[in-house]
Amino acid sequence: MKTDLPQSFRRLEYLPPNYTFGQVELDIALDPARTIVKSHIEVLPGVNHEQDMPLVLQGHELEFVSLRINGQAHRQFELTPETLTIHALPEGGKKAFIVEIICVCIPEKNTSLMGLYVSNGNFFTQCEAEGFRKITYFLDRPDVMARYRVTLRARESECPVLLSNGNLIATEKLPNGWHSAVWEDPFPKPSYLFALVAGKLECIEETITTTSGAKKLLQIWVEPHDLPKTRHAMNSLIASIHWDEKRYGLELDLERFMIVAVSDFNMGAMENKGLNIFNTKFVLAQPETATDADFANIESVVAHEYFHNWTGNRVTCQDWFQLSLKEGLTVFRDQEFSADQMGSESGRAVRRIEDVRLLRQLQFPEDAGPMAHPIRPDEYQEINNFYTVTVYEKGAEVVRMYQTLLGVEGFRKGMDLYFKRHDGQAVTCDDFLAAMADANGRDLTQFKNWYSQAGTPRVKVEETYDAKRKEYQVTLTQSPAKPGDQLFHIPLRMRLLTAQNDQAETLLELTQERQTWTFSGIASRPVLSMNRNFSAPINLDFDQTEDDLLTLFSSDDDAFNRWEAGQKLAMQMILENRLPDEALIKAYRNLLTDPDLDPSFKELALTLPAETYLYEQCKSVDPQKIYAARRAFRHAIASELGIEWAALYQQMQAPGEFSPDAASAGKRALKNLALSMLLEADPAIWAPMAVNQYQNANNMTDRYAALAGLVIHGSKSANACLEDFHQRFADEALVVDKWFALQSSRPPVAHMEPTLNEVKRLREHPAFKMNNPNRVRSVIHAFCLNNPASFHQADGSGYAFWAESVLALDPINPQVAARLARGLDRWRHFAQPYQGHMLSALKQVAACETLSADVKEVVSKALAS
Ligand code: B3K
Ligand code: ZN
Repeated sequence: MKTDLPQSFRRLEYLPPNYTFGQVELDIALDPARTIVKSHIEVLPGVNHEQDMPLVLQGHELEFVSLRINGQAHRQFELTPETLTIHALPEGGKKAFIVEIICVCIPEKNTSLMGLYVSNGNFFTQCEAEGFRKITYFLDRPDVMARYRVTLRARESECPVLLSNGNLIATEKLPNGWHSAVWEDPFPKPSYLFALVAGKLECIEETITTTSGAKKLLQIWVEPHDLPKTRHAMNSLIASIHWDEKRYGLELDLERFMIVAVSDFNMGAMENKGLNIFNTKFVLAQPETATDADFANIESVVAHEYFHNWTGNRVTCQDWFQLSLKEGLTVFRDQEFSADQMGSESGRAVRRIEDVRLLRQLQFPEDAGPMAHPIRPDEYQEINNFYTVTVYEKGAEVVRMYQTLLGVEGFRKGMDLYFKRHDGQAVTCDDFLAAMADANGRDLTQFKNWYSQAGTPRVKVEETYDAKRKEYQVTLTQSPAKPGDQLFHIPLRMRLLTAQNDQAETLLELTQERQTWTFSGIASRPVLSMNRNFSAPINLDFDQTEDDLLTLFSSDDDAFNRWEAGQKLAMQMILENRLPDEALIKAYRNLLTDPDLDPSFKELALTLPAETYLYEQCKSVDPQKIYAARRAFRHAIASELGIEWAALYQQMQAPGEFSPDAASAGKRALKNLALSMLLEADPAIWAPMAVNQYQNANNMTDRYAALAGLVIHGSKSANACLEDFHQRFADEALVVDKWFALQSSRPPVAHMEPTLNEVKRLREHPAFKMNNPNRVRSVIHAFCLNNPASFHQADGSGYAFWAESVLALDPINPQVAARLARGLDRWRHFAQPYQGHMLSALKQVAACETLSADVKEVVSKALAS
């Protein structure tokens, strides 16, 4: 039996490096079966250096060949599976010396997709967080920033294109059909930002001029057949570059900026310096193959990775505990960019609602479960498990709160000071906070608690109105998630809605446990609109009457809170197993027929809270009861508003050429919600209209929505359309993913067999590949993580499938397996018999003796909860 306890890394145990690197030269001869990596590294004593300290380099799954120091073969070293420790350094290591190492790795055997690997015959790398050590022995930590010069060699017939970070310095033909390219990155960077790409790729390119007048070359590299699908990504890149100049005065600092698309990738994309590598899903789009959501996601991921060039690359993280320093900030930046791209205030609000919906559906549950951690975690076993919605999305909310407290201009001052102080450095979240505080002369000491405490704080709202004195009082009481935690500094935007419309929006800063604010001269009882635009990532405990909520839902001028009131009304009724009452139906009707409201807002307002968010409101979750109550509620909205839905379906048609702009996308979204509602009310009557839309659509949004409507509502026409869809798009990998995902996400339908049977058949489909993360996510993750009503079956069959899948995936790709393993995090939160079956499934996985550190951390924390 294996007895080794998992190793934990702790934030407070951080030590600066003993040695650091100056110039790094790499010479890489690419061969799928045996890639030879030669490194030539200038080593310098680090701040923590002491005489005769050994140099400990990380290396993983490498074949060691040789070591030289200052040109001489060196034999005083030790190798372990994870390290190369070099002793007897020249002059005890107190002056610069050169280390040269030769080692070998095997890209074609690399299924983890970390380090150097092969996808469709081409070479790619992924180094964040700790993948560089799979390419060569190195100080693989973000606080060691070095200058790189990289020579790539390969057979020209197999790899005509050779790319790495920075600028292309030279190319050369070599004997035996080989060739080489030399790349130099002028900016010091940590190893996690290293990248190389080699293979048969082609690019589209553009030259742009930045504010300072410099010319820049932009390229998007893809497999040749995908070239026609790159325009939208290029437009997004250009828009991002201009936005960062305008909003933050940040310019592109390299002569050339490249994006490369790869179909085997563990996540969305990676911000390697000057050579971003992307999952094809976030690059390739054409109206026929990509939905409006795909277009929007591409825009935001392209922006996100580009923005990292400053927030992440020029200023990077001291250690991985500081991950939110770059991720929270960069998510905030991409959210603001995407909101600005909408081109209107109401468009901005729509984006905000979508961002908050995601936060509450995914991050709130994480923050209440066994993997809960502060945005700056204190401990981890496997860093890859901490690229979480907490670090990213809650991290972005924390950054947004600075902006709320300091104003847009104050925030900008803080950003300017942050870059002035830290350009070229590896720093901490405290440094960011200090820049914000110092630039604005503000004491943000209490604000620090957002970085160190997990869980979603609750804020209780009590209000009184004294008609005689015309005085209104609101009292707020905060309770951090864990008893004993420190109090937070919480910015809450609020406004009193009065008949006279005479009260302006104000910002309350809740810093004590309980605070009261008094408003005088209030002529009649106002309705309180609190936490407007979701100014703080909290749960509000506020027993607002249904009448007040209806007032907010029909007339709050803060679009977020207007939407929120509707969600709250629906949520309360669903949880009480009620159907929408007459007043709510009337409010829905008014909203749907209001000519002044954006279609995209209407679509969001009529979309019910997700099941997983409803789970969060329950003490003990009965997933089938929640599903049934939510579905019945939906059915009632569908039938009671039948006339409106039918009318909207006609009104929202946008014949003519497809355009992915926000206004057209909003119309399509509302039209397709209308279609789905009509099918919900009566699939038999409306199926022909859906089939017609499916067949005649000139874009993927409409075609997919029609197909999804037919599948989800169990229409008899679904199978024929599914078959047609598969044949039409058999050569389009990303569309085939949609075809798989749709079938795996079908909720239970009365007359049909369980979705799990279908999922098991899909897993045997010739197009299913266990080593392609996108395909696995579209079948297995789609079912286990995105289809709660089908997954949570009282017989435990979903959980057994989960366990079997985690165990099958783990040896292939631990990161993809660990993400799936998170699916049973909240097992304790469920009622019986679900809980018992979940526990058995978790135990079954935990019993495997060869689990990766990734999966082991997730299941052991779940079991310990
Ligand atoms: N920084 C990368 C994520 C790397 C994940 C490593 N497991 C993408 C991003 O956040 O932009
Ligand atoms: Zn990022």
